[in-house]
Amino acid sequence: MQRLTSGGGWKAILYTLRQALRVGPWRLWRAIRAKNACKTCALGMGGQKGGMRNEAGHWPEVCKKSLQAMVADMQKGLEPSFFARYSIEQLRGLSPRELEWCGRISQPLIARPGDTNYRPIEWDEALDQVANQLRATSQASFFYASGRSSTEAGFLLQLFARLFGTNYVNNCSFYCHQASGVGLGQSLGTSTATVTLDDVENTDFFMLIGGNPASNHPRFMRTLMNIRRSGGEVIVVNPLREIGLVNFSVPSDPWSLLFGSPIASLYVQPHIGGDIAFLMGVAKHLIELGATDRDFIDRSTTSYADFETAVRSSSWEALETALGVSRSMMVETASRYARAKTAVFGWTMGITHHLNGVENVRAIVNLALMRGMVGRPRAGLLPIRGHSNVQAMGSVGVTPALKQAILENLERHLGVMLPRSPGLDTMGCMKAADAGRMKTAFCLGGNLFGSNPDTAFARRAISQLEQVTYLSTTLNTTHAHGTARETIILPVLARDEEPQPTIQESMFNFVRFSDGGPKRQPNARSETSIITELARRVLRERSPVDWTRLGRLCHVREMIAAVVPGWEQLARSEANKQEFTIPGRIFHAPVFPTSDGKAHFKTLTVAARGEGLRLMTIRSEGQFNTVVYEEEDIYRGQERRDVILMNREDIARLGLIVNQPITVRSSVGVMSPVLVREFDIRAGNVAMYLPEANVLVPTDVDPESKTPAFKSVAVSLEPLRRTTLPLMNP
Ligand SMILES: Nc1nc2c(c(=O)[nH]1)N[C@H]1C(S)=C(S)[C@@H](COP(=O)(O)OP(=O)(O)OC[C@H]3O[C@@H](n4cnc5c(=O)[nH]c(N)nc54)[C@H](O)[C@@H]3O)O[C@H]1N2
Ligand SMILES: Nc1nc2c(c(=O)[nH]1)N[C@H]1C(S)=C(S)[C@@H](COP(=O)(O)OP(=O)(O)OC[C@H]3O[C@@H](n4cnc5c(=O)[nH]c(N)nc54)[C@H](O)[C@@H]3O)O[C@H]1N2
Ligand SMILES: [Mo]
Repeated sequence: MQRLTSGGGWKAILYTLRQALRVGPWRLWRAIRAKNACKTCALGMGGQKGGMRNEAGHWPEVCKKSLQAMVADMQKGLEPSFFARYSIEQLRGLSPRELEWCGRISQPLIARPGDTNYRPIEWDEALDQVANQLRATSQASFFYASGRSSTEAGFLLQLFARLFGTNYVNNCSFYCHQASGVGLGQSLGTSTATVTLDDVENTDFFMLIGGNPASNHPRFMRTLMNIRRSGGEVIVVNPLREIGLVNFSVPSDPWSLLFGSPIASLYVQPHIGGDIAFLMGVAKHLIELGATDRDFIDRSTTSYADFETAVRSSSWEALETALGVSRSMMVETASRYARAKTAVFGWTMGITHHLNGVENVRAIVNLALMRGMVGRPRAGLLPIRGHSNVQAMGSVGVTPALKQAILENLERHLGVMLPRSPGLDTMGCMKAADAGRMKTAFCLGGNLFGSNPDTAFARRAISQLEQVTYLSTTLNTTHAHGTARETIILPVLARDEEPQPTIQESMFNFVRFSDGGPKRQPNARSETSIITELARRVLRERSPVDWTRLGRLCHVREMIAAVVPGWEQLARSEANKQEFTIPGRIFHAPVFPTSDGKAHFKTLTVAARGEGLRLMTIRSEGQFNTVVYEEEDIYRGQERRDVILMNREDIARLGLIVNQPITVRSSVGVMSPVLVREFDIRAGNVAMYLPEANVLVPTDVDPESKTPAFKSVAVSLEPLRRTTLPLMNP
């Protein structure tokens, strides 16, 4: 397969045209132009400004991801005979890509104990079945939400769960950005981005650490290009050289499309998990240069002295060993940072998917605080979120314990006491299921099986449940492998098919309204109507809320406005769908919502790097999480997914050759055969694709964020045979 020299560009445009032909250009054009928030990443696009526009009104902001998601939702419905023809065992033989392209789920389905196939079931019976099970197992039920559902659905889900009597409520962020929320909370008293899109567009210096927006947030590449064009720095910190972060052709910019745009002004390739060492090294040289902002530090922060002592006393040699990169890179980064008038730090899963994810986040905050780069315009911190509405899930309480203010407001509003227990995170619920302490699970979207580490564990844990219910748009591996004694699948409408408007929150804390649109699946229902109907059946007369009334989503927004601090504006937005930035989230002055109003430095130590190879599990350009749209990863030049990306030195040192099939082992699993591929990744580190590589990822979590170390798995390799497999597309 051909190696690209630039990300984006004509490939993206050609892809768009191909997809348009698949479902009809006019239909697709209408769908992407509709006033709905984009369904893919949390950058935020569309809403009332119209499809393909960001909050600054830029147009057109179209990306492959949104098209893939749209085209998948525009697929035909699965034929009623599909599940009679294919048994669950046969579905298990399908790849994530094959499952996605089977078609939209078009009717409620059930597999009862002993069934070999899913069978159609009427809505009424399905809902009764779920309601009866929940009533019978109240203290042993958990509720999981992914981040693509509407804010209203998320709020209703957690409201139902609390009134039902449990805090076993969580969302996919425990496997995603939880460490960002926890780390920002500890350092600054906030849990989301401190900057607006405009701040980022106009900053002098952007550090992109542990993320690959060229694939995963393509429209963010325009912002990075603009920073470079106006003479700013983009420092990339990533063990793997991502071509799209070196050069990217922004499709909506004619010059960039033709000639490509440089992105990284400096590309640092640390070891997996070398980030704290890097950030400490940059801090060390900043101190040597005398480039810290003493005034800001004295007035607006605490705990700086201990932090500085730790930084000064760490040796360059120790930092270099942990980092795998020479001192000169840390020195160079510090010098450029010292010259910048404003700076924004953005990060993604390369930072959070570690057993010390929260410490990683705090190390980034430390570096920003040293120069007073939080709490002023054009400077600050940006967790680059994943799912398009995952941030709202946290905001409106789809979390184990509710924030104290929401809890008190909700109790006052409803006139009832709600559960006060700490609840359980996602892994906590899975472990409880594995131990036989959970009986029922209810999943609002997502792929509970496929997103979990340790595939054998995930399968076993879900199979111990008496009942699992999935509210889904399309088939994924959880419907095939994540089956319980009884499994129910309820088909839902996508965001742009909702009969009523819904709201979404972007990673810039911007709340958008989506209009919804015509149903593409006649027998699918809106997520909110399923939850309200279920709540009515389960809670019956003892419910303090009128669930039929909450079926009108304006009343749900009314309640959110009344109980969630910062969302009061929703009550005023109803009439004209006025979109807004949540107040109290953006920090343009150095006063923080901590108990003392100050930001807190955190003293960190650099851990020694273990022996052996470290594996990161990553996304390809052709997938969205566990949903695989295409086998190819065009940016990394891979035409198939069963590969391991390795440094040339490691391949030689282990006596392997390119395209040789090998076995990859970890403490929990084995994958074989996997093909060796040479890649520009720091020696000692290897990369494979999720969700397949979850077979190898242990269930250990960061004690503070409860997030697994998806990016740091100890693995060993052994040759299967010393031949190479033929390439599919030589
Ligand atoms: N096309 C597409 N878009 C997506 C998604 C998708 O699956 N496909 N998923 C969405 C979701 S939910 C999320 S959370 C985001 C994910 O977006 P990203 O976080 O960008 O995605 P990942 O592929 O998990 O990998 C992140 C990057 O981290 C680097 N990395 C790995 N380990 C380390 C480390 O120890 N240190 C550093 N500095 N870097 C490291 C990898 O080389 C890789 O480039 O994307 C969202 N958007
Ligand atoms: N090894 C490894 N594992 C990982 C990661 C990793 O980097 N490495 N990343 C982790 C991360 S960052 C995340 S966020 C999780 C993702 O975990 P999840 O959010 O649980 O999984 P997704 O793959 O995003 O879920 C996709 C499914 O959502 C359903 N869906 C799509 N649209 C809608 C909708 O509008 N409504 C409803 N109800 N359903 C819909 C479809 O059925 C689709 O198959 O995975 C985590 N797992
Ligand atoms: Mo994510």
